[in-house]
Amino acid sequence: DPDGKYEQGVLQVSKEYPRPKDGADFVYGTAGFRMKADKLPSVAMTVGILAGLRSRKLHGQTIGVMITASHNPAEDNGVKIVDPQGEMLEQEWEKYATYIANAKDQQEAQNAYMWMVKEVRIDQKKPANVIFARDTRPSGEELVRALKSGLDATGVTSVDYGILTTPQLHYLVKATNTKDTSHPYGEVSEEGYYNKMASAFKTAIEGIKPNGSVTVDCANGVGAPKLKELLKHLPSSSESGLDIRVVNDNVSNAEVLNKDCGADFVKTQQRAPAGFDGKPYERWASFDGDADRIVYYFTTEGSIFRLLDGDRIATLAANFLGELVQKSGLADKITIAVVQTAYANGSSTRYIEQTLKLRCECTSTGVKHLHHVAARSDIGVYFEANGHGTVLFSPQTLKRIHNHQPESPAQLEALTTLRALTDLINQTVGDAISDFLLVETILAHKEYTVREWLATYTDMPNKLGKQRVANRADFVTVPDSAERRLEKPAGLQERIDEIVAKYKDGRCFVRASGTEDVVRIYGEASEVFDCENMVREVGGEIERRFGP
Ligand code: G16
Repeated sequence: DPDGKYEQGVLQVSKEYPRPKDGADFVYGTAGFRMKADKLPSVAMTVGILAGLRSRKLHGQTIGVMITASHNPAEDNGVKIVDPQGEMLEQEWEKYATYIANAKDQQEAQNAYMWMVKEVRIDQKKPANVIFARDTRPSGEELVRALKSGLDATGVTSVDYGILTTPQLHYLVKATNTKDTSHPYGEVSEEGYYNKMASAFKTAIEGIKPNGSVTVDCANGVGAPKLKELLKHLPSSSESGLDIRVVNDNVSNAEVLNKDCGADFVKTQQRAPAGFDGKPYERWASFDGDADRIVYYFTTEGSIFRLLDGDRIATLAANFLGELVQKSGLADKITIAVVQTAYANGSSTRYIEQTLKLRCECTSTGVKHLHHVAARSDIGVYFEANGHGTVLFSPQTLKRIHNHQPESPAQLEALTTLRALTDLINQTVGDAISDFLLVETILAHKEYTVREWLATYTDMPNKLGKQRVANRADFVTVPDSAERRLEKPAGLQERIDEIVAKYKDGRCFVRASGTEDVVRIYGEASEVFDCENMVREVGGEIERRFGP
């Protein structure tokens, strides 16, 4: 920036988008910045500046910015940064994002910018490229303007992709950066995304018959129009045998977004969404507000609700991939591991280790943690219990799968499906649309209805509660405990241990949410009644001592 043009730009644009005076500090958390939308314009503007710096640092590779608050209510919004291979922003940079977002006035913003240029050693003559998109929240429009002004002020070339699901933006970032390489990820367009998904799905189900019908609740969010768009690229129900119905698709009325529906509602309330009209054993799925999570469920006779959550998808996928690897003749060359968080049901972990005999690791909440660990395996299946997850194939594994010479027609058949899955699975991030097609493929191959799927193991009764507190930052987990134990407030963990010890096979942990102003309380025990009591007791203790 020889003429100090960008520094001047930062000064100007920070005047235009001043940081709210009353605001608490902004923190780049589990899923970027997230809060009430009206507090966010200055943050979105600084994210534009930061994304440009990140791109310059990486020699002009394209960086993504997504404007969404995913599962949160319609009045919230958020903004997060996507790194060049479609992964979450490198952790080291989260603190820079936080730093620049908290500049108190235009002078501080300019100083923060200049400090960063020096600190991270950025050559301002390098090109900068950013692509961005938003979900269906009305506040997204204004936040896009704010973001764009941060980009423009610092000479960043940008492309606005309009309204997309979060995983579609991740796809586009990776597709853009791999376009001219030996391994392009896919065509650089929304259309390219559907083409890749649809053609992989067709190959994956070739010669087999999917099972009946499935209904998808799209949380009245962006997943609805995008899933409908995808359907246009899939074989019709009469051709494929799979009838896909889309419900909760009202994106014109912002108030209904995630309201009594969607993956987060279904998972945390353990009940069917608004508009549910499923007959016993009919297969249903729910996306969340930006379509990066999916859970399945059904009811039995007598309307008993049965959930098939992220743990179920992880075990189903790990099991099926294991079978394909074996049938392809690759068993001695490729190993599979599963990555979960502390929210994973204890039964799922036991099933993975004892029945599937696979390695299972536990990390902190947040896709960035799981993704990182999963990337160390040949095939890493990672899912949060809330339905956020995907499967990663290491570059070497992809090469093996691609180059393997099958020795029989049966091996060829398995290998063809396995190859199709490497394209069907969005390997950049958890993707409800891609995961949906993956599950449908597996159920069809295994000739599973929801009954057989559920029967693979029995969940421990569990409950996910939340409690408002005066200051959730007071709740700090023990490092390396994957959030299973609290270090602060002093003495609370001991009290939780006392409560848990009263219940058979009880397990309970407490952690501060990174996306809502609450602490979360997860518990499981042998008996439903015990589990409810235990979580209630822990919640009561927290409310009494640390309540607002
Ligand atoms: C985000 C994160 C997920 C996380 C969830 C809840 O999901 O991407 O990894 O599990 O928030 O996080 P917390 O318990 O910290 O509030 P989403 O779908 O809202 O982006």
